[in-house]
Amino acid sequence: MGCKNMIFLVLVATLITKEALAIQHVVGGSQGWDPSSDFDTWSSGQTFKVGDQLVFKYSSMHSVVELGDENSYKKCDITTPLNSLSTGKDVVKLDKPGTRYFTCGTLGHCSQGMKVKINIVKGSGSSSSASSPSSSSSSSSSSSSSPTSTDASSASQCFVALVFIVTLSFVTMISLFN
Ligand SMILES: [Cu+2]
Repeated sequence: MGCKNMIFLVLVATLITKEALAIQHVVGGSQGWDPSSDFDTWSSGQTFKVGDQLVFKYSSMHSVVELGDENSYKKCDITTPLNSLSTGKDVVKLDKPGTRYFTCGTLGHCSQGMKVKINIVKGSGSSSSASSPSSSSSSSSSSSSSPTSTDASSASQCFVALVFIVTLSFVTMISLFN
């Protein structure tokens, strides 16, 4: 029982760690979502991975409009936006690989350079193979052996499972930093 609790705790800790490592990119850096920011320079210095988030911080004279394609982005055509945001502190989750285009909805701001193109790459740590070794039925082996040896073998099984899970979470953490 103590073994199962321990494994559960380690798994929960791994999930929390992974969630905490999802990076938030504040668009434009310290200047934020503002015409004075150089968004091309900012975005070229970032790596956007699946699971990361964009944060748009701006004053009430701006907004965030997501565009559907490169052509609209180049022409600053905001007539058919995918999405519009205006809270002043918008969080956009990057849920899949690909390119996304954002600009400001205020007239003239796009052509003044208030737009950004985000290339999202596949995070290497997104292998969602939940292979939990739930082989608790293996303890019902041949009862010919003495009770003490059965305890010892289940204890070593517990240890092996723990080592396996710790290694797995370690590998996951390392792959998140790649
Ligand atoms: Cu604007």
